[in-house]
Parts: sequence; structure tokens; C-alpha cells
Amino acid sequence: MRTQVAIIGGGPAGLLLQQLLHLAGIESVVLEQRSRDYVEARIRAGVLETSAVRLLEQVGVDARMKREGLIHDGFALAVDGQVHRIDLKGLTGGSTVMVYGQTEVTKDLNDAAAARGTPVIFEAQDVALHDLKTDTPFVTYAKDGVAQRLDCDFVAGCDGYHGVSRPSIPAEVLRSFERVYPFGWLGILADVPPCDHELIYSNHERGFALASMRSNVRSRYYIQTPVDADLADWPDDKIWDELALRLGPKAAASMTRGESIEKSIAPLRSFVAEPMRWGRLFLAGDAAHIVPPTGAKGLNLAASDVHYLSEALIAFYAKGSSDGIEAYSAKALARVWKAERFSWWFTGLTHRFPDTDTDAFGRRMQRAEIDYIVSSRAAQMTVAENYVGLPY
Ligand code: FAS
Ligand code: PHB
Repeated sequence: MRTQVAIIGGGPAGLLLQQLLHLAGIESVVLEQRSRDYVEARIRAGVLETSAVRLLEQVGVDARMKREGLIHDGFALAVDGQVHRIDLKGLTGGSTVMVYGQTEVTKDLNDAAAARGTPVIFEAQDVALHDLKTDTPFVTYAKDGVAQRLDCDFVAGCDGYHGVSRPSIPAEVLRSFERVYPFGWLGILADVPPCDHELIYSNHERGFALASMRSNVRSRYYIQTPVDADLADWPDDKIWDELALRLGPKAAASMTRGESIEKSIAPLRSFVAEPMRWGRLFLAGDAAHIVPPTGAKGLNLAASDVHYLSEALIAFYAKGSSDGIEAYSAKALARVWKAERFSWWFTGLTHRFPDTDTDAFGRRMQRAEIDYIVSSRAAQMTVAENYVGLPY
């Protein structure tokens, strides 16, 4: 089999890239190791930047998001019982965010791929990348136990943090940067109305908590847990009790409890791999970088990566120009590092670190930073412009 672009990974990065290329008449094949049901069952991101919404509009995969998504003009920052609203729309001259789960984005992109006949091969096993430093790279994989080969011009590594693409770049070429946080997030999904009409990020002495949502009848909450927390130690009632304590009395009073339909614990890390290109291989999304979800940037960085990559590949095929391809890694990393900074900073502002509990100065610094934000429009503007997403 032959195609122009082999896309490894059928998550949001790979599927959105495929549709951006399809729009420009460029052929691609997505190789996804899991089944479609498995990929769509993963509960992950919940907030889309306006730029990501625009990309879904550009590929004509925005109809259901426009019907079912929730446009948010702001969010709340709660600390020591006080709740402060960050007026995203007012502070950024009109920008907002779209609350629409990654699960739904992935379903919509898969539906578009099926309707448009852009091939997504699910349960593709043992994917391996070959001859990446030549003009004739190829990919091998197994499907239903039968060995396959996919010849292509380019390979897009959209296969996430644990994928095969990043390790295909030689160790002596790749440089990684990482910070692992001393805690995780326990997430719970329940079919109950949210406790507020906007998200609440809470810095509480017992730990961070986040009240989010997927719709007006489905809520998503998180609490910071020790890095070695065991889900078996967290029955639903205990999670609801902890959320009520950490989100504060007003949120607790309007919180509806219910049985969890999904519950999971995720570790938090900041991670960047450079470069995001090696020969004919391009990394995009979690394959190249990870952010702590505090800033809601993971999915949105995947979107900006594939925007830059699609533009580079379109210029190559349409005009024979390699300028975009040569510039891709530096251009994508410039935005990645700014989102890494915001995610790291917002995590530091809202979570309880072991040293801030023992280090009184560290706790005072956290408190002073929050007081500064609450009292300064300029400080709030920097929070707001990063949260709605810096320009592409
Ligand atoms: P993805 O990991 O989504 O997709 C990669 C795909 O590649 C997967 O479907 C995988 O099966 C496939 N794959 C892997 N190896 C392969 C191989 N060898 N061959 C073929 N296919 C292969 N972001 C937020 O903004 N907010 C959040 O709340 C949030 N929560 C998260 C919770 C968890 C547990 C995780 C892991 C991430 C979370 N993220 C969150 C970040 C997340 O949303 C990612 O940023 C987003 O999924 C990035 O999309 P992709 O780059 O497509 O990677
Ligand atoms: C979510 O709804 O899953 C969500 C929202 C905002 C975040 C992280 C996760 O910062």
C-alpha cells in the first residue's frame, strides 16, 4: 500500500491532521493500535481554545460541538474560602473557551473520516518506522496477524507519550526535558449537573480540586492525590466528601452527588522532546510533549502542532516548498514551550507541594501570587490570555 502521509496514532492529533490534509487533497492513512471504541472511551481533555475550535470549523467537524458544546466566558479561582472570577472575555477583548470533551472531538473526527473515506486502520499492531532519513520512508505493521507495509513520503508521529515515533529518533539526536510532579489527579465523571456554570480551580490546604463539566447534565471533577494513590481507596462518597471540602461551602451547597461512570488517576508531568522533526518524521501532540492538565493545554497543543504541520506539508505538495517543513520543529516548539510555562506555573499556583507544606516561605509565595492576581487586572490579563490560548 502507498500514501503520501502515514499518520501514526488515531487520537485527536492524528485524526485532525488527516482531515486538514484531506481538505488540501493530500492522501494519508492513520494507523491506530487500539479499536475505535477503546480510543473513544478514554476520558481526557475538556476545554478547547478558540483556535482549536477554528480548526474543527475549517475541516467541517464542528456541527455537533456547536450544538452541544458550552462556551465559557470565564472561570473561578478559589482559595481559602474566597472565590475570584477570571473574566476571560473581558480581559482578552472577547476571547472565550469551548467546553466539549475530547471524547466527543474524537468521535466527530472518526465519523468524518468514515464519511469521507479517509482511511483509519484500527488495531494496527507492531507499527515500526523505516528509512526516515531517506525520501522513501515506509511503515510496517500487522493487521489481523498479517504483516503489512505502507510506503509514504512523510510520517506524522501522533502516537502519544508511549508511542513508537519519538523513540524512532536516535537517542543522540533527541533531547528531552522533564519535570515530574509529586502528586496525581484523580478524575471522576458522573451524570449529575455541574455545581456551577463555569469551572472552579481551587487551591485548598487539603489539596487542589477542579470542578469541570461535559454538559449541563454531566460533570467532571478532579482532586489532587498523592502520586502513589490507589483508586481502590477512593470510593465515590469519599471523593464527593473531599470535593465538597476543597471547593468550598458555596460549591458544596450546589454540588449534586452521583455514581461515577468513570474514575481514574493520572500522573502529572511536564515533558518536551526536541527536535519535533527528524528526516521525514514529524512529531505532533503528546508524542512530543506533555503538560500537567491544570492549564487545559494538552489537546490544544496537539491542535496547534497539526495546524503548523499541515501547512508545511500543503506548501510542500502545492508549491514544492520545503520552507515550512524545515521550520516546523522550531515553530511548533515556540508555542509548546509557552504553554508548558503556563501549565507549570498554574500547577504551582493551585496545588499543594510537599515543600509548601513544610516550607512556610513557599506557602507565603503561593498566597502572595494569588493575592496579586486577585488584585491586579494586569496579572489577570496574563492568566486570561494564556488560558484562552496564545495566537498560532
Ligand atoms: P493521544 O495519546 O490522545 O493519542 C495517541 C494515539 O496513538 C492513541 O489513540 C494510541 O492508542 C495511539 N498509539 C500509541 N502508540 C501507538 C503505536 N505504536 N501504533 C499505533 N498507534 C499508537 N489534556 C487536557 O487538556 N485536559 C485534561 O484534562 C487532560 N487529561 C488527560 C488525562 C490522561 C490520563 C492523559 C493520558 C492525558 C490527558 N490530557 C488532558 C492530555 C490529552 O488530552 C492529550 O493532550 C491529547 O490526548 C493529545 O492528543 P494526541 O497527541 O492525539 O495523543
Ligand atoms: C476537564 O474538563 O477534563 C478539564 C478542564 C480543565 C482542565 C483540565 C481538565 O484544566
